[in-house]
Amino acid sequence: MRIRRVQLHTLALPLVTPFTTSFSTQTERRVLVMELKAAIDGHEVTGWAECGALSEPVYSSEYTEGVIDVVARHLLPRLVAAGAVGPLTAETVSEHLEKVVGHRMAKAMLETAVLDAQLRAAGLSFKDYLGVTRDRVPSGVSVGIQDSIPRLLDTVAAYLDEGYQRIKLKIQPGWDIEPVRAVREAHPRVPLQVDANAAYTLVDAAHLARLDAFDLLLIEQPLGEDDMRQHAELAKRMSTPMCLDESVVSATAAADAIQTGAAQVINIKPSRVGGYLEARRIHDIARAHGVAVWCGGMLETGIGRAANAALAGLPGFTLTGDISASGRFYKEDITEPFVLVDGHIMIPDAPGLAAVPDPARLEAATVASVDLPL
Ligand code: SMG
Ligand code: MG
Repeated sequence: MRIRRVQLHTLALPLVTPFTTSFSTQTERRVLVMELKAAIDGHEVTGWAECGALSEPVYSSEYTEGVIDVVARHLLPRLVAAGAVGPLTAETVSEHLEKVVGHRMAKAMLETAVLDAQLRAAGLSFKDYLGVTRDRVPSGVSVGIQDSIPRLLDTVAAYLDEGYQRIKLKIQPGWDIEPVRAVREAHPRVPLQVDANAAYTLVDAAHLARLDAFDLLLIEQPLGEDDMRQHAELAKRMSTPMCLDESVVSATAAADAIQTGAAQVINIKPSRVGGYLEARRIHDIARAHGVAVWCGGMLETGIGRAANAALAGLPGFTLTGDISASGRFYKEDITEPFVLVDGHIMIPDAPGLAAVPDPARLEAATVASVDLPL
């Protein structure tokens, strides 16, 4: 593969309703989309990818403007230099970028764009590349922190009416026991879980253990990203299964989390771990240890949603993921929208990671574009 042209588009997509977590309220998604043109065996192909990074470094240390900078100055030049001296494939991208510390979401975007181009040139769907045999995945929804419990109950009821198979409630100190109790009382049998986005410390262990009364599937990332040992300690003090999100930044971290008892369940987000290939490695490690995984979300447009749906078709994804319909966040997606079909999202089977943006919708959503020097 020869890389011919790389553009980074910054999109501003308004959210249908504000999304509040313990770290911020999002009213629009500023998302970075990569358009990579390459020549592969005489074919000119375009690879697409989106970046999981938010516009501010509040979920992880990465953020949109920082991603643009590191891709332009450090990642793309290394990839272009490697491609000039040897074969460039998606499977070699992470090795070429290995000397750059961190910046996993930026690396993930680049690897994904290369993989998309490679699969399109080969006429292979991501689903077939992964060896996925299912054609749909159950769809769960992540419910932000609301102004009041009645409003939360209305929101949850509306999602259940749409067919969502599992509810995840965002929690934070002051918005935890009572909202969870209210939802559980209203829906005694609905699969329910909570996500704190690192809002607590181990000092809160006794308080968090009160959530054990509500038959939750799991509690996601109650403590800080670096608090692996504290999560293992908290896991001993609660019966609700411990799930890690932010802390699992790589397959190595996943193995540590499993080995130390910090995680009984893992949320796999390809962007957070450096790409879909590392995400598959984490799936494989977890499956070998009998640890369930599920696919998380970063408010993806159809570009990332398509790839996430295929990944979540792997057999170790035994829990329902945060792969909701496009309409959960966006009035208009930039690709053909993903819709709920009987509470499921269909896995695309077109060549590539599928879901190419509609040119007019992409242009309408774009607030800035840069052509990166090669
Ligand atoms: O894409 O459905 C989605 C969002 C799911 O809650 C979600 N993501 O910590 O898991 C998480 C959050 C991170 C993004 S919050 C802006
Ligand atoms: Mg999370």
